[in-house]
Amino acid sequence: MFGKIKRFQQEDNKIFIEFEEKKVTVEVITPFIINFFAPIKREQRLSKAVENLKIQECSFNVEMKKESIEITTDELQIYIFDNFKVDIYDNEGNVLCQDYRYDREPFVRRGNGADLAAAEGHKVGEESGKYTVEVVKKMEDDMFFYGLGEKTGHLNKKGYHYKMWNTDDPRPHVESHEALYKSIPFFIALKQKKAFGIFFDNTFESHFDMGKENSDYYYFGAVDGNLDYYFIYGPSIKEVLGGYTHLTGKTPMPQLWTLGYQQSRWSYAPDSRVWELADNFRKRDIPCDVLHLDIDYMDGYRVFTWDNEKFPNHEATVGKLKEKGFKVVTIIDPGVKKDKGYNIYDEGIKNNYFATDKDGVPYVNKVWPGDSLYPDFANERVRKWWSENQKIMMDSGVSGIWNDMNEPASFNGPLPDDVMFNNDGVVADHREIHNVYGHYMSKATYEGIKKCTGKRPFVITRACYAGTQKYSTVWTGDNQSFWEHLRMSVPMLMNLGLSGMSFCGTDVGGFSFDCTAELLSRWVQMGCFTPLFRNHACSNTRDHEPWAFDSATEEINRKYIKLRYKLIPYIYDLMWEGENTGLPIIRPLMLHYQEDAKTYEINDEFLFGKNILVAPILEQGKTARMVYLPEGDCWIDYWTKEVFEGGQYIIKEAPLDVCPIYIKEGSILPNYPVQNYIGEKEIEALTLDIYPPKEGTEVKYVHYQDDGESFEYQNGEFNLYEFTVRREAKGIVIDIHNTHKKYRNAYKGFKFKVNGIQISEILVEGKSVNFSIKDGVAEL
Ligand code: MIG
Repeated sequence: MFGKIKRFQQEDNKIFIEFEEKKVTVEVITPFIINFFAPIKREQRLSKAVENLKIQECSFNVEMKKESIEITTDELQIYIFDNFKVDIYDNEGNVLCQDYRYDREPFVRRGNGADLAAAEGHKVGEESGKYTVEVVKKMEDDMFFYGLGEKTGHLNKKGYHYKMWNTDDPRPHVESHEALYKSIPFFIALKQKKAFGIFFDNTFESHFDMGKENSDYYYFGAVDGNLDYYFIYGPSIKEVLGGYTHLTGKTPMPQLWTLGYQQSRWSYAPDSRVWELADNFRKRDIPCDVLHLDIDYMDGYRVFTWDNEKFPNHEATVGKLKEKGFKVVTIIDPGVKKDKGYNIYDEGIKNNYFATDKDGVPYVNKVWPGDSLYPDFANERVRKWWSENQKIMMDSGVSGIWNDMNEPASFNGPLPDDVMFNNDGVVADHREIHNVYGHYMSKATYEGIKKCTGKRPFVITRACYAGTQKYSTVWTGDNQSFWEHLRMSVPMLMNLGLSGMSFCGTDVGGFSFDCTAELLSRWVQMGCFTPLFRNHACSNTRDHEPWAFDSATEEINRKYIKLRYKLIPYIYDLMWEGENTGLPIIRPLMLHYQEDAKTYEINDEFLFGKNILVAPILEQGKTARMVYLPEGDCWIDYWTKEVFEGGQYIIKEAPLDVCPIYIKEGSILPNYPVQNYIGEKEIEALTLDIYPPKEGTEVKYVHYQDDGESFEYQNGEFNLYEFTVRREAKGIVIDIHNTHKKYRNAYKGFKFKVNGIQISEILVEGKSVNFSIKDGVAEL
């Protein structure tokens, strides 16, 4: 396809290479990140995921060798051969990633009964595809693959094939679903303890085969578009994530209340039902910040309208709910009802805002409102219009927007390939825009809310592409009230986090089918540790609000929702860390224990930040489980305070109200008092829950504080507190430094809960201060 190398030329960070048949570009983005680009469809890159590509000036060397062009950065050696074959080594000459030099050799599906099997309803494997863009890499020994966004199955993707084509398929998500709602064409490879990532920035239907077809290689390919991929070196997974989010962006700080508990169902209506719900939360002493309104609040499913019968006084209702601490989030679908006289439709038609068929006629399919049209979010003019429409919802008092059906979904068969979009000036068809439709819708929604409220927008989306983390949180769509789906949510969310989507969650209790008391009890234990903590259910399913079963189940919900509220400042600190590093909140163990190979395939435990290890119960009837504690640290049982050495498997008894949780020795966890909703109480004193380090050592923890809603933090209006805990023979010494002091409402004091040891001294800015101890809690 490329032919032999003819010559190259270097300009700044770019190396232009001329092959006999094609010119390509290799770009040194940083010493760790290299882009490989061949203009197969378009001359330009036109990335949707990478906005403002930041090139780090660095010295590198390019040389023509006998058979290859050699590029050397401080970290990598890259060799480019004929046919644009690429081999990459680290700076010590160890192979990281080599192109496979032979043709692909798919396995043979045997038997002549495929048609019969399919006719009976079995899913028979699809033929492996032909791609216009394809890169095949040699499988090295001892490889593990992670990431790829929202996929079914386990944490390690080796041996499986996945498809990137945003898909709304209501059948239960099982491992044979190769595509779900989101497309994040990025994976991390771990090879002999060293990690690198590959981001294949192509929005067409693409495929990732991680050694399923043939164990000698893995590949990625797409049905159209450019060859455009980034190699991102670690060697730590953390650095790979830093590199990937350097390209595609980081999850920004959310408003504080979005970390509270959220309650949803399709659909809470009319308004009396919403009040019943709100009253229940307060009456039953179960914290809750957000109530969601699903499609039935609208007038005939017309987006940006309200049903005046079900919500006759919606502004007053939303306003009164807010006084009680409930924020309302409303769903907005992309489909605009075809209906003359409905202003959104009329404006869209008048201004050519809708996607069209190949002859330029607005394209109609069917979704909830019946015949509907699809706004062309790829077009900046349309995004601006959609942004402005957000004001309609914000003016009615709504606090966030939930974007659904934006794969886009359609009831009358899939959108044909030749539905046309205007991609900011370049005409593009559905095949190219499909996977970024939800991304662009989220971007428009985010920008609109930001403009009209000035606050950090809260957007939830179902469909997304690489980079959507800059604009929206995600949930994993229509799961089912199955134990299997609770189990699967753990690796799915870990891989979403490894794909840049830090702010994510699943429908707690499961969407379709009917939840049981036991399943909800276990799901809320897991959900309490997901950044987006929302209980949601499908229409006509059994109720599964916290009190919907019996008092024991209600008590378990209360216990874990309250635990969540205690941990709010810790979670917010993780968000702050994430905006700076790209690290997610839900982390597979190997993210922090890359040297410990026993962590590479742990599907049923995760780290919540680096200090808390959660090992939820994921099976019915189970009241004990094995827990692996990673090597190199000691771990303390959160409930019993028992101390365990890392590097071992232990058995934890876990009756229905116990979720196994372990705190890393040498942790300082900031806690808030439990509140009915975030902001109910003024937090005058921050509580530190301290798990002291070993004698003779010290630990540091940096806590972040700001106004919890505005963008002022970007102008430096925040506080940073650095806490140091040093363990001496007599007890511990706590040292507090306010290292950044710009937010006016600083804490007035601190409280200390110390696990298993005495406090002997407290220092503030280096000076010893007096303190008193009440019920085991020390106060300044
Ligand atoms: O196909 O708006 O995933 O959360 O409740 C149903 C109704 C459309 C799908 C979403 C689900 C939501 C539902 N929607």
